[in-house]
Order: sequence, then structure tokens, then C-alpha cells
Amino acid sequence: MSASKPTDARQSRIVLADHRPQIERLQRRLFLRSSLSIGALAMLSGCNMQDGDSVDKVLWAMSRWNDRVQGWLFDRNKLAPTYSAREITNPFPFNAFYPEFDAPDIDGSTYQLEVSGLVSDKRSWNLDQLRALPQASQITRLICIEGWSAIGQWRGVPFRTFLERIGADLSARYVGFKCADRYYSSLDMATALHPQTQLTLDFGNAPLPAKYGYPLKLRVPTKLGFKNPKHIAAIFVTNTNPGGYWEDQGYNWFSGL
Ligand SMILES: Nc1nc2c(c(=O)[nH]1)N[C@H]1C(S)=C(S)[C@@H](COP(=O)(O)O)O[C@H]1N2
Ligand SMILES: [Mo]
Repeated sequence: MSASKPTDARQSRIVLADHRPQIERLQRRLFLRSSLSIGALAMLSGCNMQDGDSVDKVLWAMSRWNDRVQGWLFDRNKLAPTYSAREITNPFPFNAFYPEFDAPDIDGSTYQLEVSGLVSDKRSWNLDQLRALPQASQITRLICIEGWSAIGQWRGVPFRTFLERIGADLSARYVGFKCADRYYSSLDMATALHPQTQLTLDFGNAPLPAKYGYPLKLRVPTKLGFKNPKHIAAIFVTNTNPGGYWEDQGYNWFSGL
């Protein structure tokens, strides 16, 4: 970003108009009552904000800052609502960045979950080993940013249990996920340790079907759907924000409680 210089008023209006939806979203997230002028954004950022590129950079930096503030405010004891079995949505919707018939076809008998980063035990895990860990069940609502939500039942290992088992540095900032379909995502550590965050093996009373994430997904009922990676191939603990498939295209990284 270049040093601050007086911004031409007409140019400012154009730049502001171009970015109106982003700025409005940012204002809602920042709980600002007053409206942000391009001048105020320029002052906050020390950036001249003349071109769309630098506006993007500023909005991006402010959004990531907002994520950090939300993380600090996050209440680790606040639970997402749970539901009864009769409230389960049937059929349950599918969503991915590709159509349902393209969901990866993974062989569970040779599957290995890779573990890396700030953990003391980097051995991989097969499905029998994951099933031998303590399991818990939840009936919660998955909320997709595209405008639908659905109630489902998932069963698997409380993610905190798994992180403890691999000797993860629980004071690290992020947990990242790489998926078999090249999807990826990441969570703040407080959310990773949240009691309802689950390393999921079963949907309903059977192993996850291919479309819902076989053989392993992360169920995070305190976050939007896109922060619930399916078909997980690798998990890593890090202090560098790993971003995500949608997060890196402008969806708010925190996207949850
Ligand atoms: N690997 C992978 N995980 C993913 C996605 C994806 O495309 N690939 N899409 C995400 C999105 S946007 C949503 S809403 C949920 C949908 O999960 P479902 O198919 O079980 O309803 O999966 C999330 N996890
Ligand atoms: Mo989604």
C-alpha cells in the first residue's frame, strides 16, 4: 500500500460504489453505527485507496482483524442448539463446489489420515484406530451460506480428544484441514477445542456416505457449513492462518460464533 495522499472526491465515490457490498458487510461485522467514508477507511489504513486493488487489501486486512476480535470474544462454553431425532431433515441436502456424482470415491480399507505441524505424534490413523477412540453423537443444524439449513445426526470422536491424543500444541492458533477433493479449510483453536466440534465417522447410524464426506469429516455446529470439511485427508496444527477454499475467495474466515 502506498502512503496516504489527498483522495480525489469523484474517484473516491467511484471506488466506494464499486465496493459498497463489501464495505456494508464489513460495517455489519464491525458493529459500526456510523457509515465508513473512503476518507475514514484511508485514515484507518494509511493507504490512499485510489484503486480497487488497495481497497481490496484494506478490506481484507480489516476482515482478518475482525476475525481475531471475534475469536477473542468467542465463548468456549456456548453451545449450538441441539434437536430431537424427529426433527432430522430427510432427505438431507448435499453441497460441494462440484455436483454430487463427482464426490470422491475413497477406499476405506487403505485410507490413512495424515497428521502434521505442531503435534508430538505425527503417526497416521486408519479408520479402525479412529473408531477405537471415544465416540459421541449430536443432532445439530448445518447452515450453508447459500441460504439453506438442515438438521442431521453425526457421530464421531470429539475433536478435542483427538487433538489431545496426537499431542497437539493446544496453545497454537489454528488447525488446518486438507481434503481428498482439494477442498481445504481451517479453524481457530478455541473452536477446534469446542465440546461440539467432532471428527465425524457416521451420518445417522451408518458410516458417512460418499456425498456427505466419507470416510471422515469435521462437524462444527458453531460454524457455517463451508467450515465443515468433508473427505479429510490431512490435519495440521499451525500458527499461520491456513485460510480455506471459500475463505480465500472472500467468505469471512470466522463465519460462526
Ligand atoms: N471436502 C469438501 N468439504 C466441504 C465442501 C466441499 O466442497 N468439499 N463444501 C462445504 C459446504 S459449502 C457445505 S454447506 C457442506 C455441505 O455438507 P453436506 O454435503 O453434508 O450437506 O460441506 C462443506 N464441506
Ligand atoms: Mo455451504
